[in-house]
Amino acid sequence: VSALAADETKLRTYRLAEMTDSERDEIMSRPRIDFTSIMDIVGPICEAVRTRGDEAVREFTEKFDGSAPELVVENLEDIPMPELPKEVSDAFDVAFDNIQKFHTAQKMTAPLSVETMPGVVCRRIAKPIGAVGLYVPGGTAVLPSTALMLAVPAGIAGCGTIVLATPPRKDGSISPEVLYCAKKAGVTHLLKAGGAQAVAAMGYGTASCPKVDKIFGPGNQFVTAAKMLLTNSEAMVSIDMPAGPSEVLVIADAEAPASFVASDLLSQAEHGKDSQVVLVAMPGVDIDALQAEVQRQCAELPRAETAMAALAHSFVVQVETKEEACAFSNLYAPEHLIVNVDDAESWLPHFDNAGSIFLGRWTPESVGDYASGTNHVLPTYGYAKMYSGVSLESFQKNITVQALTKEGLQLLGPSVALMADIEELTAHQRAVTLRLKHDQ
Ligand code: HSO
Ligand code: ZN
Repeated sequence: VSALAADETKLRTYRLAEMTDSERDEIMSRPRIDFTSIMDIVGPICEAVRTRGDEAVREFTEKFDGSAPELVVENLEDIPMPELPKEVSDAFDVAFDNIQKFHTAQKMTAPLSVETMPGVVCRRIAKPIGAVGLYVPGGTAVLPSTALMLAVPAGIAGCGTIVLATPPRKDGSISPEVLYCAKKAGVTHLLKAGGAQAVAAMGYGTASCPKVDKIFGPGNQFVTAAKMLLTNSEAMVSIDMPAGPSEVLVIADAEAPASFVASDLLSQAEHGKDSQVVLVAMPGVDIDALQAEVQRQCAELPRAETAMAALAHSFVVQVETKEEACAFSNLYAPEHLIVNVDDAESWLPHFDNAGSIFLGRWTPESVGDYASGTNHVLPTYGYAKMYSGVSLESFQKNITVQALTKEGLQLLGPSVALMADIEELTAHQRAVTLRLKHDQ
């Protein structure tokens, strides 16, 4: 794209103090996604894969991706480590190491153990989810970084079967960077398919694809719909979190360089036409200068078309105080929150809802997207109010354990027996009282 006209990238601007609550809620609401028509497409695809397995996966891959590989699933062991230019593998190695460090540190050092009463010990122990499926998008942008974000914690958790699904490229091959990351992180199976058919293959299992217990990862609307459909079906599979378009909220003060702010907004906008970017501007921010910088930088992007479409439903909101800025951000609950202000650390305690926070002027979202060590699979669409991003824990479940001594049961038993009596569950009561009477 050569030069862009100002109105092609211009962000709508509001003043928070002049808005009613309902006007504010209106600008904050994400675009509604209507899944009914998508489900009409995805439902039959999932059903075909459930009943016809690999053959159906191959047919859909041919139809949607152009060509279908002979083997739908390959063991990662059988694939040689791809040769990447040294600076490329070095960069992925840096990311791998940092992600590995941060996610390894999430292991609870000592398993939880509490003696709630004398002789009554309760424990909680984490175990890996046996089989997991990781979806790595292909399509308009191949994202090897997502392979790292999912496969590294799966490997640390110790999941025995790790299936990575990604659509083959036009020539049927798989991105060598994705393969490099998958092999390094210990992925066991490569499913060369994308879309709903890949999700269904992992959720139901096929002759060549192991059935998984939980499916992770971002994807287009078909992938999202298939994850929703399967998790509510008899497939016995769970998913990482609900998904929506990617988003960033940047809080900038008067000293924040316009070039930094514009590049951060655009880095989210270039992800997809449905991305949303929000700037919360503190007093003194030169909005006109910022708009000019967005316009200038956007024109230089190979993905300018995509970014422009995202900018069209994005906005700036001008606030008067730090409290207003934080309150707005908490209501919006952004997937990514960039805090480009003086003394950013002092703002941190005020944020209650965000997927991941990028604190200070030297912390662009890009670092977390690739290599700081945090995970980039994060709750979007306002779900940061109640969901966390992917972490080590996402690949584990916890088993609780209780063990009582005879003395422990003597102490606790009477309360339990009485409560069982109130609930009129006599067998429950007896399981306690007959032990208390037992002489051994
Ligand atoms: N910002 C994206 C992650 C990503 N960025 C991958 C670049 N590559 C969603 O959090
Ligand atoms: Zn990104």
